[in-house]
Amino acid sequence: MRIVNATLHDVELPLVHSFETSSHRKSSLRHLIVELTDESGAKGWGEIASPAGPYYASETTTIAWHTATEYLIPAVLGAEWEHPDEVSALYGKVRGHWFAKAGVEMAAWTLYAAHTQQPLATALGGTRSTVIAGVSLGIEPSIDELLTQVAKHVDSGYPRVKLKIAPGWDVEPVKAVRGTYPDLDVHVDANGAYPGDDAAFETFRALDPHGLTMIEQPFAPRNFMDSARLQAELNTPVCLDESVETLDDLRTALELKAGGVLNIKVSRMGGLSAARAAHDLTQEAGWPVWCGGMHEFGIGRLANVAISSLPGFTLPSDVSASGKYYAEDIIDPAVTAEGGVVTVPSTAGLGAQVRTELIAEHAQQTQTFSA
Ligand code: OSB
Ligand code: MG
Repeated sequence: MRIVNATLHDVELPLVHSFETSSHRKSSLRHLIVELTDESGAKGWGEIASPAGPYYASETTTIAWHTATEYLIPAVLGAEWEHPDEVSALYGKVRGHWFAKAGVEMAAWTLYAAHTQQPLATALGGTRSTVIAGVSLGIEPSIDELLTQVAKHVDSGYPRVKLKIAPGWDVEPVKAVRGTYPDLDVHVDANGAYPGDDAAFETFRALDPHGLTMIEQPFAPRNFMDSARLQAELNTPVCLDESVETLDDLRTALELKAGGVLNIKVSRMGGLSAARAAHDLTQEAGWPVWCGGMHEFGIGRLANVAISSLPGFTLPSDVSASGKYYAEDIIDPAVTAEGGVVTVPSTAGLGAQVRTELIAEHAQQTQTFSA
């Protein structure tokens, strides 16, 4: 296959409910949409879901624009390839920049799926026709407002709720949610906000008896040592997110027993091929996995749904309905989650129409390249 045209769209969409994590609060998101066209006219779509600021990872939207326009798109434009597993090698000399790489590679995967007339999930080796969605809830101004958010999502059928925590907002919100929902699948995500000190260990010991499904990324990215120390002490599984950007990071985590669960994010790992390889490695090691999200617009969301259809994704994924975040999504139909169940599209390619008029309406800048 040969990509003859590429367009990068910088798109900002308002959030229906502002979202706060341990680092900051946001009310709209800017993601970069990658559009690739091959010689036959088939199209592929990808999404660079990097946050605007360098808080989750060092990449920002502006940096991703630079990386994609200067390095990644020029590397894939005009190159010959047979399968999307080969695409990352085209820009193999570029270090890091996983979000930008993921968006370009995702577009190559959806192009390949469209060109070969198969659903993206099938092309990836997916085996499920539906995936279970969980929701991720941000830090709220009060416990009451958090309980309102939990009630809203539990009532609409989501079987799992993840709560963002940070020092000062941890044991109390967990106790409140657990008190109201004794049997709910609840987990917490610290986004690396705790130092590996005695006070943090004390906090996690206090969380341990509350039956959480996991404690996600308690310590800074790649603090595998404290994570392993914590996992050895707790009954609750430790889940890694920010710590695992590469398969080498994953091998280190598995070897050190720095957790027991992996959050696989297509964006954080640089694309679908790497995400699938991480799935295979964790399967061998016996760690369950789930697919994490970055508040994706519909394109990245459908890629998450597709990867979640692989057999090792046995825990609910962050693939909630488009409507949790966006009043209008850039795909048609938007992703829905009836009773927390998302149907894996069975049509060829991405699995939905891309609403190019909505992209154009919300685009801050657009750049086109030809081979
Ligand atoms: O740590 O999982 C995270 C969003 C932005 C940055 C980091 C994270 C998240 C989420 C989003 O939790 C979950 C979703 O997309 O539904
Ligand atoms: Mg996380």
